[in-house]
Amino acid sequence: MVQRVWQGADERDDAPPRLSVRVAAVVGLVALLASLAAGHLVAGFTGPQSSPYLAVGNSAVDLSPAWLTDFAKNAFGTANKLVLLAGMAIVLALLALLAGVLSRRRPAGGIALIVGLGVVGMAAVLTRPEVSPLAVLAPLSSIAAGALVFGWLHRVALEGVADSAEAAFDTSRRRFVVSSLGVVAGAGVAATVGQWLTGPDVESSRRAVGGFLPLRRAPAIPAGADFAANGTPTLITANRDFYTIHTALVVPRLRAEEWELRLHGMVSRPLTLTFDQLRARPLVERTLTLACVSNPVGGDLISTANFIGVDLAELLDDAGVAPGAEQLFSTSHDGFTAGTLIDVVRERERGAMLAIGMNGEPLPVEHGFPVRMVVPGLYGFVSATKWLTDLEVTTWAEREAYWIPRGWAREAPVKTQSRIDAPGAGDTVESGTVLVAGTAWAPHTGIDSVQVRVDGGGWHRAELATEVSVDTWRMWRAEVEVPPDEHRISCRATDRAGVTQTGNPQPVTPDGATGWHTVTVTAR
Ligand SMILES: Nc1nc2c(c(=O)[nH]1)N[C@H]1C(S)=C(S)[C@@H](COP(=O)(O)O)O[C@H]1N2
Ligand SMILES: [Mo]
Repeated sequence: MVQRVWQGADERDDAPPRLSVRVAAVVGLVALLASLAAGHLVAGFTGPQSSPYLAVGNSAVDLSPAWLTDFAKNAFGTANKLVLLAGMAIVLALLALLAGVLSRRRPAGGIALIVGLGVVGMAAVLTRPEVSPLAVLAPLSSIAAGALVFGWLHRVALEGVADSAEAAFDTSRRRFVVSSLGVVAGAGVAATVGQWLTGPDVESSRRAVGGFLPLRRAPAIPAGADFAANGTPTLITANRDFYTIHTALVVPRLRAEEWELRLHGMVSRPLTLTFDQLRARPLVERTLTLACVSNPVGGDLISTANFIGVDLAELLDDAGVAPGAEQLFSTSHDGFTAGTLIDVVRERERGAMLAIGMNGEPLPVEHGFPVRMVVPGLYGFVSATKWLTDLEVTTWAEREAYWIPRGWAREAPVKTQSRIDAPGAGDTVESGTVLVAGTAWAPHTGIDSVQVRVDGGGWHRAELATEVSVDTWRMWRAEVEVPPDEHRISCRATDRAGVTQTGNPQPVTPDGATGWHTVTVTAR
């Protein structure tokens, strides 16, 4: 009976030996684990970008059509990366099972499939930006480990089938089980060591960066700058609550000690800055609101922090920008790029900066440690490059930033918007006077007024919170009268340029959503 499971129920005595589906599947799966772990271990030496599994995931992100990325962001939020990695794991496991089952007699088919997967991984690794030539060693190790383990386990398993005597069969089966478990344990150790090696110790580098002095502090936040007691966010967003958007699957882990920035292109004095040289320049602190172009009407991909850093316009003046320059093309360590209108970055009163601190501490790793760009008034995708390593002054024709061929705009000032924070959509409220509170923003232009209306009624002016600056969001609140029934409450903002938000809804692509945020509540 035991032998049937091992050997396959339909096996005839004189037929060539053949593995049961179950054993063949185990061979495939264990070989896959060995392959992934070997690649990850070697990537510990050659850099996280060279781990085939992560490289395939990163390439999947980069190759995804815009609608798919948008869908994933909406459906899974910040967990979308984990969903992708888990999905890949399932697909890989199914292919490994297939590799096993294809090879019940001879290992060739399964080995070919495993090698094929490795080749896909190698293609992904080699097309990642910022990989060293040595990176190819990681997928090569994957392929070698996968093929060797597959061939070897297959042989061990077949010996079990060939051993017909009951006692010998037991020994062979034990050998197969022990071999498989051994490989799995080895893979676990290899993957863990690889994981440990890939990451330099960023936290110690953040601690070494420490505080920032001397520093021109941002003005203190005045009392009454938010209506948090009525349901709006606080004016400053705590670092752990600050929204996070990036294409990188694994957040780049750079140490300030090794970091360097190259500023080159259409400049008369190209320069390279170390972190210490950068922070030796005069440090300023600015309270700035950062917004994502993918923020839907009513969404929360917007936050505010005290950014600490150096003035970018001054740095560019030191480098001497040549006439004819059109964009500042910034590149992240992970290959992400953004192009910012050079005239905007160079405006003295704009306040564009290379930020090294956020709310009093060194930049958090997921917000770009050690250095990122921030430009007041522009959406993040055209201005806020994290893990910044390269700045090139160039033309639009010369360079195309990450999101441009994916259907997003080249110039993208943040659109004037407003949002109702309380009451929430679907809430039940007491009829009568209801306090509505929310947030409005027109970064670098400033909010002039906010209006609220119930159903199709007239617009009522809301009370505005104390202004911090035109570069930050502005909270508001208003009392409205609601008789018992279901009601739709809407808001709209007018900015200092005199522009009132349009009620005409537009999607987030290509340059930011428009429309009035409306919540439906029931008054009883
Ligand atoms: N390296 C890198 N920087 C990046 C991005 C990215 O994908 N990679 N995304 C940009 C976008 S679209 C936005 S909205 C902001 C978000 O910054 P945050 O995550 O600190 O909120 O970062 C910008 N900088
Ligand atoms: Mo964004």
